[in-house]
Amino acid sequence: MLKRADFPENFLFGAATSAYQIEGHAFGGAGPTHWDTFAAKPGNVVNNENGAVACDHYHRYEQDLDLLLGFDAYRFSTSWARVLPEGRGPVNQEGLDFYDRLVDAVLERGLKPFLTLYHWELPATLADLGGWTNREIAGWFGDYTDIVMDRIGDRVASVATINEPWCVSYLSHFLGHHAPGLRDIGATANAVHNVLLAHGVAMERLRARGQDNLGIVLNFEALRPGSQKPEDLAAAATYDDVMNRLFIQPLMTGTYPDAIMAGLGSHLPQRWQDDMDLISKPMDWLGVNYYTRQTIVAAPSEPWPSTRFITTDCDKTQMGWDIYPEGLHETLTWLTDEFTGDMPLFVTENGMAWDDKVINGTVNDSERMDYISRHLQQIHRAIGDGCNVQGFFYWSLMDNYEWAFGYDKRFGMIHVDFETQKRTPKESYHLLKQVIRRDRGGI
Ligand code: GCO
Repeated sequence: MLKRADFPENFLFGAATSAYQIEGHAFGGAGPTHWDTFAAKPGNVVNNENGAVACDHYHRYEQDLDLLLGFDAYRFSTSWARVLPEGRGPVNQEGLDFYDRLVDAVLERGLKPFLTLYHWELPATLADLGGWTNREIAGWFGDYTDIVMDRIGDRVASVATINEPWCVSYLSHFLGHHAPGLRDIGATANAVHNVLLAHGVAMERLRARGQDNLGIVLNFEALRPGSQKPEDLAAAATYDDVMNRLFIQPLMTGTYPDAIMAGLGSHLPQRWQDDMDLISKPMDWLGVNYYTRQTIVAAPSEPWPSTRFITTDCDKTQMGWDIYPEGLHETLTWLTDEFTGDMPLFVTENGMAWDDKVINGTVNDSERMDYISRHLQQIHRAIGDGCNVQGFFYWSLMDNYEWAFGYDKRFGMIHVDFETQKRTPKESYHLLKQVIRRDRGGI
């Protein structure tokens, strides 16, 4: 197993969470989010679960952060609905007070605070105004950015505007799997463009404030064609545009991929081209979320993008996702070669869900230990191949609200008993602590 000494001198080892998934949104004056609305509709979320209590991190954040002693950084998000319960207008000072305390607690433990401004905590009132399909959201997001940065901007080490724009737009407005649960190509095109515009506006506000270390977090999947038939090769190329290039290409070049123009082009807002200069302003770093690989075949009878996944005999996680560590190397080297060059990359999420059980006070998650070890190997390999990867954040610090899957899927390196809120470090946690030790590290 690799150890800290095998990675560059200032390489950061951390863990990641997000506000709605862990805090307990019923506490502290937070307003409702579109996830509360979505979860209340039968069939959207397992057991109609929501983030009202979650991991009660709002009250337990100090004990939770103690578990990160020895790590280098903590990736968290601030909830838009906690700070601005109506999305605009009146500020919930209790919410800002919480994030003020949280950032200080992170710093007190020698951790670098990596802030994500939006990890899907859209205020329900803004969702009622069209949410990401309403172009005005870019200005609303810019105002929220200024309010948060006024309070904690002086102490955060890095700022990501948005987590996974692909999930915010395509997964949520085209596939309908996440809030607001739409299946509408026009809404999708507008959400795609407006989330990029919101990023651009927020970056402008952040630059104006003199804030540095600014980036965004994108999710990527490795992929392969289901066969060498021309139609499957073409389907894989289409899916690569839809999944992997949809956001990195406009952010880095100001253009949309060909398959996106073919499928969404006629639905994009009028004069969308006028926004691309703002959208593609330089960033300081890119967050890369990687979990799995898909195998793609053509689906000619289905509407655009006319692709579908086929299942493989690959080892899978509790989510049913292929375990394919080499895909992380493929993703990092592709991004470096085609888009980012020597721009710093952070693996801002990588982890696996497993049906973890506490037995005699221990969680023996050998599958997760193997997953972490193999993905760290691929990061190490990518660095050796010239990728400027500067950190790894395990997803997630603790078991939490896995969106439409509710609390069934356990990604954490810390087990959470959601009845008692008892935290139990899993064996993978102890392993990672061993890897990152500064004295000798590794095993
Ligand atoms: C994401 C989100 C996380 C998820 C994790 C597992 O990447 O989808 O950032 O909130 O919980 O990825 O699906």
